[in-house]
Amino acid sequence: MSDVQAQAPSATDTTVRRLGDHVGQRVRLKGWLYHRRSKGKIRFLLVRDGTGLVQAVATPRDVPAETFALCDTIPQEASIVVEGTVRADARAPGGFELTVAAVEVVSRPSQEYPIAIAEDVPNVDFLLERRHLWMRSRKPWAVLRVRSEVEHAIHEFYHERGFTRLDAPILTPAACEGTTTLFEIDYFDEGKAYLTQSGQLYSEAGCMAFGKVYTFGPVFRAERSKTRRHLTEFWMVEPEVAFATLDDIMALAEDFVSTVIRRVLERCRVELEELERDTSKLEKIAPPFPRISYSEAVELLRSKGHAFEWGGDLGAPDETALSEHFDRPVMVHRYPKGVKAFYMKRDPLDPRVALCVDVLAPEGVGEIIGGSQREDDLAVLEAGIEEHGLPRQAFEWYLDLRRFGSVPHGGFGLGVERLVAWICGREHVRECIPFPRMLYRIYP
Ligand code: NSS
Repeated sequence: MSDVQAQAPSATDTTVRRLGDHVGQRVRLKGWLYHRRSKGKIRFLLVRDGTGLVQAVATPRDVPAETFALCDTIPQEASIVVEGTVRADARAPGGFELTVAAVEVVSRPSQEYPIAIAEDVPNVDFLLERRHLWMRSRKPWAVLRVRSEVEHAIHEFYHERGFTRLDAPILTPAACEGTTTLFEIDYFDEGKAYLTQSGQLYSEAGCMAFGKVYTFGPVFRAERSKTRRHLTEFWMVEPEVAFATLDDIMALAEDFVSTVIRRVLERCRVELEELERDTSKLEKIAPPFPRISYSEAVELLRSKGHAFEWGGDLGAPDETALSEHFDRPVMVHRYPKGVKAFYMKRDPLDPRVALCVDVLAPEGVGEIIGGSQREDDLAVLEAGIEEHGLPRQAFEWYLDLRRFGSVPHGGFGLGVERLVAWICGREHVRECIPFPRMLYRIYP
């Protein structure tokens, strides 16, 4: 402790991410011990500070004997303050090393840290049970850093294009995406309320007030399925645009996905390297994305040996097969009306299909976006609500949007975890949200 205080005036506080600004200078890093090893008369401390990892090297030449001895006793995940001189070293991960001058232990773990360094991948249940600690490990850390940058880029994208952010409610009186995945709660004297499945109905109200809006927030689906693509709580960004047609929505979707990916590639080099992601595949992502109709998709699937009947929804294996066929996201439009939500507009040129689009990401990722042009005719929408067995009364406000200045409009929803999983090359969405909620997981 005295060590650090005695030297304090000469060192600059910085972070691992900014070490490049301080080559040859004395700096102070505040963080945790990630790993430690020794070789002869050298002690290597791998220090993480939240912005990255750096190797700090201590030798008897550079530090007092007691500091050198201390280096041998610091346990994994002890919080520490390290002072030293920054050295550029092309072989070092990140390109820099620290020659240690002083070390202070802020807090020693009271027991052995439960997650071993090599345990980033195996036994996912063990790790998910300790998610609060696991997110300190290199790969989970990198994924969540990418997620943060994805969210930042999403907000930038819409603000740069004149969208107004509109926060949709989480407690809602009715279903948006079918009644089978509703989380129900008792709402005082008002009866049943539901956790929102999508902000869309509210973003539709918003686009009539502000022209272009987007919602961004958590949504909830009581999914009983255990798949690598489903969470019960996930984050969705939903743009909605007045006077927009299906073609406008598809153009927005490809611009959106490409821009976010480009920015993440620029800003998350270190993280994607940590994840050993082959970024050449992401660098190819640029408009235009191929567009095929559902009917063309069915033909393509049949040609690949899938026994697929026109009229059904695409299942996960179908999506995977389609997405593997293209090297950029493919936009599948005009699904059969029967498999889609009540609010989608029927195609005036083919009443069997809806003016909707799903965007399927490549590398077998599958659907990341679902969207549509909305039904803007009052009578048709009223019939749709009845057909889907939805409680008319809960939708009166929504029908008002068609009574007062109805216009063609549309939008889509992108699942943030699925986009992050694709960018990071992760198999499962559960690794792409800080604290995943799934059929069998609500802890921690
Ligand atoms: O059900 S969607 O396809 N569409 C909607 O909710 C529309 N109301 C969006 C809109 O037009 N404003 O969901 C959209 C996306 C979908 O493509 C996935 O990327 C993601 O939301 N999604 C999920 N992610 C994780 N877990 C689950 N369960 C999940 N369900 C959908």
